[in-house]
Amino acid sequence: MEKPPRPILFDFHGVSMIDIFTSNWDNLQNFKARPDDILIATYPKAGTTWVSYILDLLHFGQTSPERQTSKPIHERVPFLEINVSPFAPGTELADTLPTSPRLIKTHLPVQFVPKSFWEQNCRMVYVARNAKDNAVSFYHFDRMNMVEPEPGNWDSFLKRFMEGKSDYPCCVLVSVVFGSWYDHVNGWWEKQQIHSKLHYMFYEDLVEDTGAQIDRLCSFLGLSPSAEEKERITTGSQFDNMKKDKMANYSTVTIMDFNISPFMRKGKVGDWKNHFTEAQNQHFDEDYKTKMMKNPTLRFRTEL
Ligand code: PPS
Repeated sequence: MEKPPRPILFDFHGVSMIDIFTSNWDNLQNFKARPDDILIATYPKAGTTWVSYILDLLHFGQTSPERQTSKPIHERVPFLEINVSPFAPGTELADTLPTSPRLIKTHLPVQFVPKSFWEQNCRMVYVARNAKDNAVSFYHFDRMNMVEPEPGNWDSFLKRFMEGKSDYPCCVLVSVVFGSWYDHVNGWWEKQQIHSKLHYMFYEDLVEDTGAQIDRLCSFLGLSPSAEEKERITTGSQFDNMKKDKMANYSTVTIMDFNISPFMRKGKVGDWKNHFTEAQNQHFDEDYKTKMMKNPTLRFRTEL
């Protein structure tokens, strides 16, 4: 059977987007957040699913354990801006979530977050991942996810990730979906300095010491799980366990082709070394310095 065509990127208020993330824009911008909503925000492939899984267990692991075995993570934590026919848009799924608090996922750059989240002073957790591993993960994701743009080869994908330009002559001024990684991580970082209910965390710290990061999340969220409960969540959310869990590994999602690449791929810090050539790495590092100059306190680790 012939595969449907991949979507085309376009410029949307200065950010590269595809139709499934902009076609429900008015409903998205008018979304009514509640004061106890928790927004989990990331650039794509930075650890959204991992943190969603942890927060879901922290909030509901004890009170409704059946959730974890019967509902896929994308239903427990809806993706706010997504709108893929014939499925209900993310805004509708979030509106009808029966839980309190509601856990809601977004990849929106900070300037696109619906204003009610700020008005309601909602808690937000932002997860950032180093650019090199983030780019590699994104490349493999675009290979296997049929509703993402065709990534091309690794070299052309990396160029678009870095430069914000396309190799395709028909569409200049585009990069990858949700635009520049550099703008995304910086924009949320700057917001964190003025919004006290925004917890900014790093994928690398989570890999290094999941328990310590869960402790920090708990103090941000005002939760105090027992030592046994915390241990259960720390162990349950390790990569190998989540990879086996059908309700967390996206194996129920038909738009993804696991024969090309699994969703839970490697879960490592430093996998970029298996992808970057020396020349790509040197060019990337030089370019990185200029793009990341404005927030010298925002530092990423590319190895542990
Ligand atoms: S998405 O599609 O944007 O929501 O993807 P996201 O969940 O943000 O990122 C997917 C990457 O996170 C890795 N992952 C984990 N790593 C370590 N431990 C755990 N538990 C874990 N869960 C998810 C996942 O494997 C993807 O990274 P890569 O490098 O591709 O393996």
